[in-house]
Amino acid sequence: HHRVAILSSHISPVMASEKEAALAATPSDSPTIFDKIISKEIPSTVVYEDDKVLAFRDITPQGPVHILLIPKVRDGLTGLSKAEERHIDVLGRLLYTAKLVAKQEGLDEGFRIVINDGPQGCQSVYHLHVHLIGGRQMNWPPG
Ligand code: TR5
Repeated sequence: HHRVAILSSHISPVMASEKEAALAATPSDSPTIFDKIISKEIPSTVVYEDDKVLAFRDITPQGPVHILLIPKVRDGLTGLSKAEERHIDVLGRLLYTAKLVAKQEGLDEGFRIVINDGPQGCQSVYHLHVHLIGGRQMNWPPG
């Protein structure tokens, strides 16, 4: 998340990490905003859809291209740390679809895949999602 870099110029690292923690959400099994995006109750810009996976543009893009790929059925997969053997197929499908969408978006020079998990990973929505970010030079290490 970019806010650390912005904030760290004028506040202490401790304050920045508290701010980051505040951006994350408490882990939960409750329905999320993504259910309403899947049902189209809340509009999103869908870039790919099949029976298992939905891919749509992130509302707060961290690059010229920022797409979220999610399983249409959460089935307990609030985050990667909750993955079970029954999720192996959909996990593979999410990554393979990310590759297809990267190609569709013209990200021929490369891209970044991110899965945030839990409070320390700065996860804010508890429905597993893969971030596909591209269209600019990425940096390492990430924030
Ligand atoms: O922080 P994590 O990894 O959990 O990622 C959650 C992502 O969901 C963030 O990058 C948010 O910008 C994104 N997000 C949150 C909402 C939203 C969205 N992307 C598209 N459309 C959205 N709607 C309509 N509502 C959100 N609350």
